[in-house]
Amino acid sequence: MTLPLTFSADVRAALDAGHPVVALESTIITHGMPYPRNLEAAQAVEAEVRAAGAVPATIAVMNGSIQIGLEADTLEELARTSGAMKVSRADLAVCIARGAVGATTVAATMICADLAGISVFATGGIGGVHRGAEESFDISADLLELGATPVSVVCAGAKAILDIPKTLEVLETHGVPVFAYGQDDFPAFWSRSSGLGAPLRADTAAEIAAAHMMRATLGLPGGQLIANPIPQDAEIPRAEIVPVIEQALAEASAQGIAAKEVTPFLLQRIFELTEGRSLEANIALVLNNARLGAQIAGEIATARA
Ligand code: PSU
Repeated sequence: MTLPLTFSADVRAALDAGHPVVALESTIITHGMPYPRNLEAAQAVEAEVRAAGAVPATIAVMNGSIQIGLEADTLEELARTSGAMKVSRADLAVCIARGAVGATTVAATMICADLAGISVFATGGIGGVHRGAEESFDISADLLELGATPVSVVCAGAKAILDIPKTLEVLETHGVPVFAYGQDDFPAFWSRSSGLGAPLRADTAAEIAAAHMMRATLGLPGGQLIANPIPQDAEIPRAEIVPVIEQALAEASAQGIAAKEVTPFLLQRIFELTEGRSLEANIALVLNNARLGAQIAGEIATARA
C-alpha cells in the first residue's frame, strides 16, 4: 500500500531538487488562534519561510490523505473550519482512515514531515508536562515524538502554563537535545527567559544543522528541540504574564478541563485576559521561528548537496 501523502506542486518540486523545505503544523491554525487572525498568521508564516529562502509545507489531514503543503484555498478552508480533529500520534491513522479533517499537532506534524522527507519544522509552542502531572499524568505526546522521530523542531520554548522543569526532565530522559538559541536561558514562549538554563546553547543555524546530521550519521533516533526566544519588542515579561497564567490555570481546574482541551482552553483565556496581546506575541514568535527554521533547512540542504 502506498503512503497516503499528497504533495503540493511547489513542495514536491523543492524536495525533488534538494531545496530547503520547512514543515509547519495546523493545530496552531485550528485550535491555537481565532479566525481570521489564524489565517493571516498562517499566510504570514508561509511568506516568512519563503523570504528566508525555503519552501513552506503546512501539513494537515484532508480527503483521506496527509497533505504536505496546502494550496491557498485549502489553507483558508482549514482556518475557517471549527470541526477539525486535533490529531496527535494516537489519532493520525484513525483520522486518515475515516476521511476526516485533521489538524496536526507537533507530534503528528513531525511524523508526517519525516514520512515526506522534511527535516525541519517550525512552530510556536510545543506541548509539555502539565502542572500537576504527578496526579494527572498529562504529558504531551510531543515530548515522546521528539525522542523518536528525526526532525529538528524550532519553537519558542515552553509556556509557563506547563511545568517547565519537568518538561526539560522528560526531554532529557528521551534523549532529546534541547538548545536555547543565542542565549543560555531556556525561553518561556511569551517571555525570553523561563529563569532556567537550557541544557545546550546554539548560536548559529549551521551548528544546529551539523548536530542534526550527526545524529543521523550515528543512527540515533529522535529529533532536536531548538528554543528560540521571542523578539524583544514582542515579549510579555514574566512578571506580567505569570499572574495571568495562574488565573487561567485556576479556572481550568475549577471547570474540570482535562486532556486535549487543556492547552486550547488556557490559550483562549490568556488571550482574553491579556486583551489580545498574547496572540500578537504568539504571531511574532512564530514568524521568528519560521526564519530560523528556514536557515537551518538551508544549512542542511547545502551540506547534503
Ligand atoms: N502551544 C501553543 N499553541 C498551540 C499548541 C501548543 O502555543 O497551538 C498546540 C500544538 O499543536 C501542540 C499541541 O503540539 O498544542 C499540544 O497539545 P497537547 O498538550 O494536548 O499535546
